Amino acid sequence: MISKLKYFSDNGFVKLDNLLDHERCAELYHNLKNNRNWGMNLFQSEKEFLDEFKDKPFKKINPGKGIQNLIDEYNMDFVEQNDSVIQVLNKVLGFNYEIMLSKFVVAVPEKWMPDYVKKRKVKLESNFNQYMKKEYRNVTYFRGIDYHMDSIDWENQDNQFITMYIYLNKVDKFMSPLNIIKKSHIHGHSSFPHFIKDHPTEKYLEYSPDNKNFNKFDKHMLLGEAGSVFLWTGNTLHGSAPSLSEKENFRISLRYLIKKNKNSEGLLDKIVKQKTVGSTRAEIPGYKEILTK
Ligand SMILES: O=C(O)CCC(=O)C(=O)O
Ligand SMILES: [Fe+2]
Repeated sequence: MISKLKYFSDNGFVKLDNLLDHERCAELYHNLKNNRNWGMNLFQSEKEFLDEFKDKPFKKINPGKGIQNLIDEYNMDFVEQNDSVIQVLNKVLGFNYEIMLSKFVVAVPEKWMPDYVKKRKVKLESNFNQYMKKEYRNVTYFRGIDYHMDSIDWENQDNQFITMYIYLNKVDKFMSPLNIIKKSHIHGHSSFPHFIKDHPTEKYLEYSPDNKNFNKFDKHMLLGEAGSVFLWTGNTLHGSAPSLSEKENFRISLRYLIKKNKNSEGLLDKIVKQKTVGSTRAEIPGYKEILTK
């Protein structure tokens, strides 16, 4: 365990294989798969979408804590009360940590997508929930997401938190795995869109917190069996590519955001020194021209 914690300190993320009962995770996955008829019928029509969002921003379309959240229908003690999980979280965050949010995340296969969504979705930037029928917005749907830090949703709020991401089924490279940028937390929080020069065919990209000094950072794909647990800091860059899986077993994952109690001490104090998230989004004129793809 000590070596895993050292890895987390050095790299801003870690994979923990043997914390959870893999069978319980697989069971939950099968249960979730039977929760609804996963597929194209989850989407609303283009007309419904346009009518709903004509003069309204995309707000409150995702699960919140205790709000339109499928996780509230499940007993998650096998994760949250698991001794090994608690032990790790006590080391990383100290005592009295707080679960800010927990939810299920679904990676949408291409074959589910109505044509109008395919046409609109030229960018990977955000989730899909605005296209889903209201009653299905109790999980978050993704089909790839740009590199971001999870601090993006917490403008001017506590920065000392982690994401705990759990795969509920086996995830291979065709199932929209998360892609983590190793050590990218070292400069702390920076606003979105990030100054990244990606080299899609290489194992690294270049990142600068301020568009001045670019350094190389390694990409690391998160693959794993059902029950794999991943931790990363709120300032660790990560993204995912669209799901390329034709397999029926699309990815459903479990995502927790967990923050440190201000009065506790944990490993995170040494890794994430910046206490408060600053501004999260910036308008950068000419951004597209600056960065090469
Ligand atoms: O699951 C994904 O595709 C992206 C998830 C992600 O970045 C997040 O939930 O913070
Ligand atoms: Fe994220």
